[in-house]
Amino acid sequence: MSESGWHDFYTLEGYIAYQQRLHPSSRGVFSDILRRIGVASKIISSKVRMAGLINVLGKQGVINVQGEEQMKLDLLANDIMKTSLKWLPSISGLASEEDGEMTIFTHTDKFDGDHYIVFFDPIDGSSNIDVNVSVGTVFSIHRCPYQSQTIGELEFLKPGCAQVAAGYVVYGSSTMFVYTTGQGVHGFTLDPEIGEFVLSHESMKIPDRCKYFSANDSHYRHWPEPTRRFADWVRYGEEPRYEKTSSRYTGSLVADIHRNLVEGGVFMYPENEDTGMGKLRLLYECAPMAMLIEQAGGMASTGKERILDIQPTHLHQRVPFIAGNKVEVKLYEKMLQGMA
Ligand code: AHM
Ligand code: MG
Repeated sequence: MSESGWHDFYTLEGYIAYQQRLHPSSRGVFSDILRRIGVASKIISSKVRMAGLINVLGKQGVINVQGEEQMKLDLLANDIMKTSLKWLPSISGLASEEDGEMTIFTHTDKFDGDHYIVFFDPIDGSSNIDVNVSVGTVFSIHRCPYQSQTIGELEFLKPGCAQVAAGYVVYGSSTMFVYTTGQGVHGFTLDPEIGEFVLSHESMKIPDRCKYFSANDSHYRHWPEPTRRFADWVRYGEEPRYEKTSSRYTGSLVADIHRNLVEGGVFMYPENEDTGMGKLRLLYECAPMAMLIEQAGGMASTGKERILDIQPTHLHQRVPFIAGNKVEVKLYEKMLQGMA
């Protein structure tokens, strides 16, 4: 604290540099990627804040690989992320939820440092854009063992436990950048006056209470019986742990996970009995969120398997997803497996 009472602070840039100094052999290559994502997210944030004024609301009239109609802001944010990352010689490939195929780079300049692949969902929760409810960006970084010329889809299909970093940006009442490199979860709030992300939430831990239950309740009738039983148990249960549990669901994964990470709770987008599938994408949404939630002391699972252990079979794979406090995720696993 200075004499004037002003306390010292870390910007995202400064904190990344600080973490990098803890690893003297580091050449800063990986830090550059995080910084670029930070810059891209500031640009996206400014577009989101002005969305009603700059003709980016509404649909683009294009159906993406997920079979969903893309919003204008989906495409703009996708472009911003790709443009921000493609010049880094350390990046061998990118995969976006909005693109059908991955992008593989063949950089002409020689680069003998570590190489990486970045996955991202540029705007998650797009259905909320037009109604001014929080949306977010999700990202995940994997080390890539080969030079860019030789990689193919196989190098993209790695389990979440191989991620070297993951994070999200929530464009909410303020913009926050939350990330982990496997050494805790740290959150930064964008100070619009100085245009910097400033450390506001160091070493985030999910509180051990089930304050919130988050799921799309309109799918209740399509959930398997144990899933319905679990939802009823948490929402109407008479155990002291659930006496004050409230339902909260925005339809933006980033906002729902962020709220529960700060306040304690459980989020789920379970399997639908009719389709036998979940909705959320393993590589762009579930694996990065699972790394963050585990680093914050929680758990993430399909109900049958740890999310971070799943070996992906294709780029846009969807999985059932439950994440939050250990107590609830363990209970759900037991119920689904007929042990509770
Ligand atoms: P998106 O990436 O196309 O925006 O879809 C993902 C979103 C998540 O943010 C959210 O949890 C979920 O879809 C909401 O789906 P639903 O409207 O079925 O509840
Ligand atoms: Mg998404």
